[in-house]
Amino acid sequence: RKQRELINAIPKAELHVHIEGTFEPELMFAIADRNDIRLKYKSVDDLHSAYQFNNLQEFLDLYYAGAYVLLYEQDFYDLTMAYLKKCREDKVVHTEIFFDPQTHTQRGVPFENVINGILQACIDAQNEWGITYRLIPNFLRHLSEEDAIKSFQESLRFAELFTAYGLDSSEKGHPPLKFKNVFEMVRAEGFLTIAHAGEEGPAQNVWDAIEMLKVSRIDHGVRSMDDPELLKELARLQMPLTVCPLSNLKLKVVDDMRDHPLKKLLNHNILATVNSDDPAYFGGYMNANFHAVAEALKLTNEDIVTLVSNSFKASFLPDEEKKKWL
Ligand code: ES4
Ligand code: ZN
Repeated sequence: RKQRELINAIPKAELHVHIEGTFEPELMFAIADRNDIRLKYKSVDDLHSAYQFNNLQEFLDLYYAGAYVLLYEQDFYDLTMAYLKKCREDKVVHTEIFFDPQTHTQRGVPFENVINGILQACIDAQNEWGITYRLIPNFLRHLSEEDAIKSFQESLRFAELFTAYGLDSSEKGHPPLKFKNVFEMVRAEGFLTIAHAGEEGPAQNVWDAIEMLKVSRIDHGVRSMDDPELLKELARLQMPLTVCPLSNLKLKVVDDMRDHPLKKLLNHNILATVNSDDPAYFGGYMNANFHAVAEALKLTNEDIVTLVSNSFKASFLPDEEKKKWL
């Protein structure tokens, strides 16, 4: 149909993707094999059949187990290049890639293996296909603030590569307040900040991310629907929400895609965008997310164009580069 073609063809930006969440089972087995690491799954199909989650934590347990096989710069290069090929197929012309340094440094993988592999793939994709990128280290909220501070200080050797820092992992029990000090340090060094908030946690976490962490974007934020005052404030601030429809369905943040709040967020004049989050685990990359939500919510072509314009407006591209796509 016409709308499928519009979605597939329109140039778009992705603002919420965890590179460790783009790790497809086939590549995971190949890298495990060459690194002499044994996975606890017999085959690609066996691993794939484990991708059934009742909540965020059940997913995170598998996601961290999968990341365990990534050791060398080449591993991070291959992982990132596989994702960038999907970007080319899906007409993603700009991507802001999250990664979790602590997941790797904690197990003795040098920070430079991680960053050099990811960066070289991004440079190659920019040269070959013109895809632009930003790199955004995230702090793991299940670890201490002290650990986040150490990770931040270690990352500063590569400061010129980063635009912003984020906050991800288990939201329940780890509110924004826990990371107030490290976010202050991050902002004092001149970086922007973003945070996962209002995914599984309450709308109050969205307020706190804005007011205590001074974020420029909220990752997910769908639970803002519980608080009419917050919806008004998000619209007033034009605070972007990086929404991830297939993620929300797979992690049972919504029970049915027809209940997804994306259309309501747009109706409230909120700057919502569509993103893939952890596409290897959640059943699809950018265009699959657009198709799923467009069909379930009967989005109009105008809605699609709005979502795509929002993706550039909410990006960390400079204004002159945004204008090329708006
Ligand atoms: C994540 Cl879906 C999601 N939520 C929070 N943290 C994450 N890390 C990777 N995917
Ligand atoms: Zn996420």
